[in-house]
Amino acid sequence: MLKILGRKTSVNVQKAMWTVGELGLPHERADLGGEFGGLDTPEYIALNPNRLVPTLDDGGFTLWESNTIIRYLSRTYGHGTLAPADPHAYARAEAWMDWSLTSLYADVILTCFIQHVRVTAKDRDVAAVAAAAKRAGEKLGILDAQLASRQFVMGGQLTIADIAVGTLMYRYFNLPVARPSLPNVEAWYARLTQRPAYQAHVMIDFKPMMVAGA
Ligand SMILES: N[C@@H](CCC(=O)N[C@@H](CS)C(=O)NCC(=O)O)C(=O)O
Repeated sequence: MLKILGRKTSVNVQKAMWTVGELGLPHERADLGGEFGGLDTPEYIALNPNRLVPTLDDGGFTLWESNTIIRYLSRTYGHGTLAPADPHAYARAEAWMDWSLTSLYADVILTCFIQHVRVTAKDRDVAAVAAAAKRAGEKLGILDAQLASRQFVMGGQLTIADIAVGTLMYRYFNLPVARPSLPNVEAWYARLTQRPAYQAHVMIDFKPMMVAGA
């Protein structure tokens, strides 16, 4: 049975779980990381020397890095659906995946999210949050243009490109940060929120994760 190791509140675990959910794969998930700990044991370090979640175990084949996990799952179990069959389309989906890491992740997750959830209001670096939200909004303008003529990032159906970028969007749209008008991104996000697998694995309220005074 396919296993995902990692707490369901981790955005990177959510990416893997959303993929598993879209593919309808039988699976188990084990709570590790965060308040559950378990990342510093020799057994876990042997699977994931980064001591981070998620880790995938597919019948003894183990893998770390969430984008790599969703690439593997989609190519193995979702060829022609989550993984575009055309090599050019697949490469372009990968570009959006890498773009999500290089252009959005640091600003949306490491700054906007962490500053609102892990830092008290008193200690929050408001200027850093504002700058990060501004950069993220500008970058999302690129996605807004891509989505002007498409239902999903690559076209008419959901792919790993939507999963890599879309997982970050629940936090982006639910944090109290300034956002520019992004009509196509907003419509796409609204479509994602209608998907049962997105609801189950990504739309997880993060208020319980907030430190006292956040
Ligand atoms: N690049 C890695 C990042 C993984 C990562 O930063 N995971 C965080 C949770 S989102 C983590 O394991 N934090 C420690 C913890 O949860 O205890 C990936 O995409 O898988």
